[in-house]
Amino acid sequence: MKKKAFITGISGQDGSYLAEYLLSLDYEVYGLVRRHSVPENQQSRLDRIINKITVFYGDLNDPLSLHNIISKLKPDEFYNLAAQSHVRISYDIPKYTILTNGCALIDILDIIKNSSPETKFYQASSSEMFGLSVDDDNFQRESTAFNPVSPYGCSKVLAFNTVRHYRRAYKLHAVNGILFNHESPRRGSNFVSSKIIKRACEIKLKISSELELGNIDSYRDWGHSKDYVRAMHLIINNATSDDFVVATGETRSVRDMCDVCFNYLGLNYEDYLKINPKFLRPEELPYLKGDCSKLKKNFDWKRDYTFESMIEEMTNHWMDILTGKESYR
Ligand code: G4F
Repeated sequence: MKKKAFITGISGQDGSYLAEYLLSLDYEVYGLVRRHSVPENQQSRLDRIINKITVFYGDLNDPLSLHNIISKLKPDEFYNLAAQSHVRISYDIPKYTILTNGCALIDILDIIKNSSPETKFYQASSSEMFGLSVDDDNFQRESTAFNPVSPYGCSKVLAFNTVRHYRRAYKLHAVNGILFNHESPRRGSNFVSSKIIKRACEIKLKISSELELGNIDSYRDWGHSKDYVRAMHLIINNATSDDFVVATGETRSVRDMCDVCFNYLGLNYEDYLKINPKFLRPEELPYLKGDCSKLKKNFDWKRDYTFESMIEEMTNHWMDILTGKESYR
């Protein structure tokens, strides 16, 4: 019999890649989508697979909708990828962020405990939880203390600890993947990677003349979403419930990202960049570099993309979109 996987956030960057990956492994794939006034916007990342998956309307803040689905479906694997995922916006809507990303976990795990306790549960935890904490060797890893700097980071710490509590108290198979930043052509254009790359392409095509950013001297460990969804599947299927960092082990600044992208297009970012304080955050997370040796020790996982090849793929994608060529990656 085919395994059943249920994905909240299936219409997002990670959810859509994970759905494709699980279909390739012969899973039955189900997902949760929120009602949106323009459904085309919401499901565009699922266009290619929409006839092979089943989507339900629901919301993490509406436990009744989740209870109705989970008690009937009883999935083998539940991936909780839905979230208010934008860190800067979390300062504007802190309570909503904490309710959706943090408090909702209590309802979800309780529904699984009471109506489908054999379901394996994966939580999309985040390197944003580390905040200002860095180990002496300049890495963050599973043992690094959490010291979040945003409502988003606080919400993810709440969810992370709730998962650990439910697995100890009620013996659920519940795991955390602590993912560092990950991008792709499907990344929303208000995250810095897509924002830089889309604008660089517009400048190349003479549609725009400048790029406005906030803090360009913050460092992130940037991987590719497609590589990271393979890790999610390994982590949830580990024999024991455990938590794993997923990262590249390399760190680059926002400035480096501008440099690589503009160079690829034969441009110099310094000719177009303006700093706009509007994009600064009340408290910034200055530095992330993940150590994923535990993941590599336990599983045969390695990434296919480098920082450069990911930026090239994203740049080619945005060039295709802006010049009217079909592009679906
Ligand atoms: O692309 P970002 O908005 O991603 P951020 O805040 O690191 O969060 C992402 O990674 C987390 C994992 O650590 C995820 F949990 C989270 O859901 C999300 O996927 O910003 C990256 C960096 C920041 O330092 C930000 O201050 O870019 C800097 N930045 C500079 N100018 C900007 C801008 N970020 C955005 N979004 N827009 C700017 O204009």
